[in-house]
Amino acid sequence: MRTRLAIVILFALCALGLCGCEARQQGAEASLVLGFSQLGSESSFRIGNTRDIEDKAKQYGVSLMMDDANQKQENQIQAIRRFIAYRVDVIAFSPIVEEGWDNVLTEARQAGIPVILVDRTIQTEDHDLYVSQIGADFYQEGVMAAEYLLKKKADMGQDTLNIVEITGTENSTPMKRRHEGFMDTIAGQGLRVLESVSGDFLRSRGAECMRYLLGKYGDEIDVVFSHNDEMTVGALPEIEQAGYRPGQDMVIISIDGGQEAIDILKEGRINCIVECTPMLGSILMETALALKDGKAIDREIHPAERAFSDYDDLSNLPPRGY
Ligand code: GYE
Repeated sequence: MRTRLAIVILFALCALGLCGCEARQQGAEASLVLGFSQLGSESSFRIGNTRDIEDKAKQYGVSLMMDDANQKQENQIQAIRRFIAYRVDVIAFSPIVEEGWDNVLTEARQAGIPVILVDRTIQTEDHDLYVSQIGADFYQEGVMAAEYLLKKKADMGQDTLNIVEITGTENSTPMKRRHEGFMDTIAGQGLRVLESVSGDFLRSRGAECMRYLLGKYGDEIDVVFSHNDEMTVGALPEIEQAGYRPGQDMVIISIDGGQEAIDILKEGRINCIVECTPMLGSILMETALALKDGKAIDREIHPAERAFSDYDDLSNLPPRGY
């Protein structure tokens, strides 16, 4: 009787739009309730990642509570607290920056809810605050970008090249590791980074950064290394307006590999794109379900990735899906 009354009240509240009960209602039949805090919607990578997680949750019968933090760490912390209050089975999130998570993740641990990091990682002294990190090997992405450039430099017959770097969000994992992998690989090879500036992974900021760099270095710039497609696509018109042909007068290197940028690579206005796949939904669902079943899971899971460049025949490349 009390259960029936509770169900009636729950449905009445839902009908009135008074509770975020969509996920909980499905959760009655779903194998698992997963709370996921997405960091924002700044890029085609991010939008593709959100869509993939939503699609795969449906496919795996997982009830998903998705929250968009709109690029703010405090919003992510609040979302995680809400997931704890709802007593979800598993919490997953893409941390916008690496630091500042210990308190909220300790709360999750005290509530007995396991945490999975998706895409980016965190800095913590406490190894047990999360159980697994699913995302790209960003250091390797920086290495692949540099390896392409070393090959290109040899083909261009140049002893030295000047690079400008447009990085992602300050203190985020991809920004730090892509930079490190790139710098370690170009060390001692006659390549010089004139300046690194952060474009926050945004198209508009990519344009602003490029305008600034062109104003300061102009003709000196041989190479633009941009940490994501969004900023690259923002930078290209700036380069053209300044009178240079991207892909010819300047070597353009990007990361992500979304459809829009791949099409530009095929046109010859981008030279190389290192893939960073947002398709992490299946691995996330499988890991969350394995956790619920008490199975062992891997601490780090990296999807396989490759580089696309003007050395490749891309005519048969399947649609990218993001
Ligand atoms: O490269 C960028 C996105 O964290 C790997 O974030 C991700 C990065 C991706 O906004 O486009």
